[in-house]
Amino acid sequence: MTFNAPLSAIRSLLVVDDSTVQRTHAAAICRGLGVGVIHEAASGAEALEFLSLAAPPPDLLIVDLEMPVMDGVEFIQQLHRRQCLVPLIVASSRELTLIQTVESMARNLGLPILTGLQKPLRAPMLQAALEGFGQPRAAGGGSRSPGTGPALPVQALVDAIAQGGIDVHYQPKVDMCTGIVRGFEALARWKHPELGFVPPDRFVALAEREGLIHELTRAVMSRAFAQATRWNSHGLRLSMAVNLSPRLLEITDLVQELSTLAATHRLAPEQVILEITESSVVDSLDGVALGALARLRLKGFGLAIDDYGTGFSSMQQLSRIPFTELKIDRSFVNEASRRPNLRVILQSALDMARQLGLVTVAEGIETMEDWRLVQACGCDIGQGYLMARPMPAGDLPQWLKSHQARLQELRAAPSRAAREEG
Ligand code: G
Ligand code: MN
Repeated sequence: MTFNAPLSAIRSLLVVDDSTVQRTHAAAICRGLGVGVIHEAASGAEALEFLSLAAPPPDLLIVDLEMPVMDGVEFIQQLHRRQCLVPLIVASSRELTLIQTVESMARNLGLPILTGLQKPLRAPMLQAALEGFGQPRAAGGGSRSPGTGPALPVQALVDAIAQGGIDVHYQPKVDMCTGIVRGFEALARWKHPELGFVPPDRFVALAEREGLIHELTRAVMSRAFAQATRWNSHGLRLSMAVNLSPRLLEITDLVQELSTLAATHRLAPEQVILEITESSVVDSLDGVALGALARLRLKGFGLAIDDYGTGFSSMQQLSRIPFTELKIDRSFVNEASRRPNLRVILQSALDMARQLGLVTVAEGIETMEDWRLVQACGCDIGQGYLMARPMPAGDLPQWLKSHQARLQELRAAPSRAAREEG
């Protein structure tokens, strides 16, 4: 079965809960939603026995956490040991952080866990849990580790860079008070005629390994700068953000090169934001790199900490570098509405950034719920699929037009917008 399916597509499920009242309640909801056969087990042991005999296995398990003898955690570990890969929902009346810890554990064990739910269960919660299961979420909320796959031929990348085969797509960054576009992030895209679409983390990693990152970045930057100049000529003064590999900070004439490139395109360095990932700040900022960052800032370039929250930088490290912007990683933003703890981290990162005088950007805003939450936390700028996916330059005029129609919906409550504007 697929998990996009409504609950009624589930033929049979098993509710594992020691409380008769709770089991009956869960079963009644599922029956109401059209599930055909509902089995019940009053303990982990009973459930494991049922699963070892059931053919075919049920389509779904709903598992309580607090049970005498074998608790829900141990039950899930048993499922893993037996490689029982029946889709799973954890339901408990205990605190959300505890439920979510178990959820992460199950996911890390490779079990197909849909979600963790806090009791009392209700029909819409269950329905949403199943509908939301388009693709299983990666452990830890994001998957940006250099993906594995067939080895990429280096020569193909060399050719793509040389022959203009690396495209640049643009994703808008919008003002969180008004929804108005403030700038774009330029993102490299590579579609190889035979290999198809190669994910950026793969070819960027290859470029870094093979000493091609300078060429690659130069290709992306000159396109992005040319694009920003084109917008300027239409009266749109928008910032242009480009990702900068920390390796490049070691190049002696990087500062000169970027300044010259900006000047060639008649672009003020103030319009350009260079994004450096938080993890690289921690790993590799020696004196040379720090010097390069300081000089880029002296020239007027904006400097952003990218993917903040995924590295382990200390406030001391961050305060030593002349950053102008903090981009909070999407793993915090996506999950914040579901996880109160993440919301606390999000809020304190925003507060810290504000006190350091940094512009704050939330990455990965995917839903209106994300947008409202981040807005309420007082973030300056938002970026994410809710507004737009990264798109080719040619799609921008159309997108800008359709975005205009959404400004009303995105706008903050009048009091805040007025305060910010006044
Ligand atoms: O590391 P950095 O923040 O530069 O990564 C940007 C990447 O994140 C891009 O490849 C882009 O496609 C992706 N991205 C942008 N917005 C969203 C979003 O709302 N959700 C998700 N899952 N990915 C996004
Ligand atoms: Mn980035």
